[in-house]
Amino acid sequence: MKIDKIIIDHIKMPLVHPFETSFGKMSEKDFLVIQMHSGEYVGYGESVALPDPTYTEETTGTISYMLDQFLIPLLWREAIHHPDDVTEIFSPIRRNNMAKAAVEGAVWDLYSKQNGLPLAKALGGKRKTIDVGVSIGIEKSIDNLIEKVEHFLQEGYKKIKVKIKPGYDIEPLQKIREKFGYNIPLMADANSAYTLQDIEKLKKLDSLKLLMVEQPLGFDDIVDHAKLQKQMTTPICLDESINSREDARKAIELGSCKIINIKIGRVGGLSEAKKIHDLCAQRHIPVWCGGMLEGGIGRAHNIAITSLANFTIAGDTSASSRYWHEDIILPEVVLSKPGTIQVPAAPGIGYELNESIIQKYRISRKIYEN
Ligand code: OSB
Ligand code: MG
Repeated sequence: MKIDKIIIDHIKMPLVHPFETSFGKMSEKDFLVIQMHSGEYVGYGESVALPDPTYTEETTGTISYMLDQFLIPLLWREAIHHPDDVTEIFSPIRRNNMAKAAVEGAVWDLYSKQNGLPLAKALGGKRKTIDVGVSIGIEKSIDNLIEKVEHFLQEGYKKIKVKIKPGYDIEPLQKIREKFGYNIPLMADANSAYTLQDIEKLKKLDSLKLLMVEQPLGFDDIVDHAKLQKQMTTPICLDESINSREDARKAIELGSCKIINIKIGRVGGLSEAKKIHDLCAQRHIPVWCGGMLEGGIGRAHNIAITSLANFTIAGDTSASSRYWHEDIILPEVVLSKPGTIQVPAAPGIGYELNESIIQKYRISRKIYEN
């Protein structure tokens, strides 16, 4: 693959509703849209970091810097025959996984288009449709939360994830159970808001029969999570702690989790995401695809990876309208049936860029030529 040109647009879009987690509140998202040109083909990538280094250490700004100073120059220097080569080419650079993934995702899209394959198929995915869930932020009141849960259940979402933090945990979840019963697929995400000192509180979650509790303890911890898992029946799912296949292997061997949330950006790209998927399949650990409030390109990559066989739990990839007034792709991501998204059958990500939306929300553009 000979890459001729890379165009990077920095865009900023308002969210339909503010999104609050234990680490902060967002009402807009800025991110990079990558267009990678090779002859007549264009591959698309998107940076998924948040504007602030609160979920991981990366931000849109650090990604822009890493691409400009290190990753794009490395890409020009080395030959790429397959997208997996990109992981290898970037391996001298420590971490900066979301920066790497933004470029690698564009290479995967380009490669799929050049070979006339849907990205899902190029990755080895077999599903034609995927089941999806929704992530609900910390709400102003429990009544607001209940209203949102009701709305998303009506849309057919197959997993309801509720953000929790100390002081907003057992009670909101209990109220959801009282109102909607124990049959709705409910889980909680703490985004590292607790420590082992909260163990008695965390053990109380067991009575709520949650599908899982996501990342209750330290963002980089696997030891304390293993201690906690031994004392809880609710499965622990790791998000922040898993940044590579090696992290996943160690967490599984220690017993730190029973489920893994795979985010393409957090693990450095689709190739690594696939490796984690394969490892988890061998070890009987179910996986699901997490979200980063992505624009349409990131959403499309999530849909493609979720088509792999061991993505057996509904992920966080909701429809475009969940976060955006208008998305950057055409068509937008929609639910084809309640709680279900169709995996595109066209080559590559299977969505086109909506140039007018990119222009409308663009802050700046950079062009790199090989
Ligand atoms: O922890 O999964 C998380 C959003 C931003 C950063 C971290 C997380 C999230 C979400 C939202 O939960 C998932 C989504 O709907 O995109
Ligand atoms: Mg999470």
